[in-house]
Amino acid sequence: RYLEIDLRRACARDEFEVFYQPIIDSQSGEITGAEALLRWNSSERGDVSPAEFIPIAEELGLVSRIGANVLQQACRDATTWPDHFDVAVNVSPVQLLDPRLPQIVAQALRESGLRADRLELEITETALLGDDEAALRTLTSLHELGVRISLDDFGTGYSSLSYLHRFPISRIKIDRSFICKLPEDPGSASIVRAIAQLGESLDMKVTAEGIETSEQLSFIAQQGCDHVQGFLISRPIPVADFLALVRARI
Ligand code: G
Ligand code: G
Ligand code: MN
Ligand code: NA
Repeated sequence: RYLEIDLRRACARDEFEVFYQPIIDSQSGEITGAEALLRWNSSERGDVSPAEFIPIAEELGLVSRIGANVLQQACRDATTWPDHFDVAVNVSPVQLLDPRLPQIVAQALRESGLRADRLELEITETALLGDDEAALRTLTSLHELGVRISLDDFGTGYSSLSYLHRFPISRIKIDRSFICKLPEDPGSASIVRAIAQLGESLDMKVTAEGIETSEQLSFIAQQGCDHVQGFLISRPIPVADFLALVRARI
C-alpha cells in the first residue's frame, strides 16, 4: 500500500543503490564492462524490484530524478574500473522523452570525467513507438555526445525493424526469453541465429542476456553474439564485489 509515499521518501533519503552485472566477451570470456541495475532496499518493504517501482516513478514524475542519480553514480563508479570497460545504464521510455536527458547525460560525464564512449544507454523498442520525432532528436543529441545506444529486450516489443536504421543504435540485446530454452528449443535457436545475423549485417554488436548454463554460452558463442551476460557469469552485485571479481579474474 502507498508505494508512492515510500518511493518519495526513498528519493529524499536516497535509499537506492546501483548494482552491476558483469558482461563478458563471448569469445575470450573476458569481462568488458557491466550493466548498472538499480536496487531499492526500503526500510519498510525490504528489496523492491525496479520492475515494480520504475513504472510508479514514471507516473509520479520521479523517474528523471532517479535516473539522473543512476547515471551519475554509474559514471563515477566506471571511472574506478579498467579504462577499456563500458558501463550500460537503462533509460526508461519516459526518461527518453524528457528533453533534458542529453544535458543530464553530458553533466554526468563531465562531473565524473568518464569518456563518453564508455557509456551505453539501454532503451527499449517501446520507447521508440509514440512520439518518434522527439525520440529521434534526443537519440541524435546523445549520439553526438559520443555515447552509444543499445536496444534492450530485443524481440519482445512491437518493433518495426525500420527503427534499426532510422535511429543511431549500435547494439542489440537479445531478450532472455529467447535464451532460456536454448539450446534444445529449435524455435528459440532460429530466432537467436536470425538476430545475430541481423546485427552483423547492420553492423551492430549483439549481446545475449540471461545466460544461465554453459550449454547456452557455447551455443551463443557459436552464433556470433559478441557479448553475453547472465547468472552463469554473475548476478548483479555491488560495485565493490564487481571490482573484486575483476581483480580475481585478471
Ligand atoms: O535487475 P532486475 O531484474 O531487478 O531489473 C528489473 C527491470 O528493471 C529490468 O527491466 C531493468 O531493465 C529495469 N531497471 C533496472 N535498473 C534500472 C534503472 O536504473 N532504470 C530503469 N529505467 N530501469 C531499470
Ligand atoms: O530488462 P533488462 O534486460 O534490463 O533486465 C535485466 C534484468 O534481468 C535484471 O533484473 C537482472 O537481474 C535480470 N537477469 C540478468 N541475468 C539473468 C539471468 O541469467 N537469468 C534471469 N532469470 N534473470 C537475469
Ligand atoms: Mn537492460
Ligand atoms: Na532485457
